[in-house]
Amino acid sequence: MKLYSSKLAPSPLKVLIFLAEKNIKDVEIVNLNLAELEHKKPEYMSIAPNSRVPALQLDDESVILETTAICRYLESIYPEPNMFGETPIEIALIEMWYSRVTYELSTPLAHGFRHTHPHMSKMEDQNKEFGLSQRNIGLSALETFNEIIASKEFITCDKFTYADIQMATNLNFLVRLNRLELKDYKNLNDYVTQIFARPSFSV
Ligand SMILES: N[C@@H](CCC(=O)N[C@@H](CS)C(=O)NCC(=O)O)C(=O)O
Repeated sequence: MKLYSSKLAPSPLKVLIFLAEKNIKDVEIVNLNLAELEHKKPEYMSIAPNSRVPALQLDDESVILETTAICRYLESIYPEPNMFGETPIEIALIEMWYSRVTYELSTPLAHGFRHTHPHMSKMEDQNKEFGLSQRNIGLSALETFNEIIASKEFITCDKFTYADIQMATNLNFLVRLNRLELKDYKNLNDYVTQIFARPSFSV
């Protein structure tokens, strides 16, 4: 298997963490330089027509795009340690927290960044009013999740799961990109710090 990745890009980082947590060794990592638009070249676009990383190419040449789809595939063939839940309630809770983190917290912060940050003006058809209102929703979500995570080590199921990979990695880059300080949200800061201390996060 080959994983098309890129250094410092948050989406492939989630797959690299997932591989490290499961100690999966039979994946060749191919790094693309996004700044040099290697992901827009025809060679790569014949593998990943959406010109995004990550992409997982299997030995039979079939390709899986999308971070979560790739991790779900890897979970099926390397079930241990389990990251998407074993019992019906665990599976539901991990999916629920993954979705809440994605749609309630990460999405408004991502829009807040993409639509207001000067660096994004060439890559995004910016709508500043939309961006500012999304940023405000993101700020309120940060307060909510700061309460939710108080005195919890993991976001759900009392164990490290895929929902923690989503939450910790997204907070780590989206808070900064919105020109905010994670340390202003003490519980989130403690949570992200202890999740990032896991050896798998030093990939
Ligand atoms: N929904 C996709 C998002 C992938 C994505 O946006 N990857 C970024 C890097 S983190 C990328 O390839 N960006 C290149 C571009 O937008 O041109 C996933 O979860 O895999």
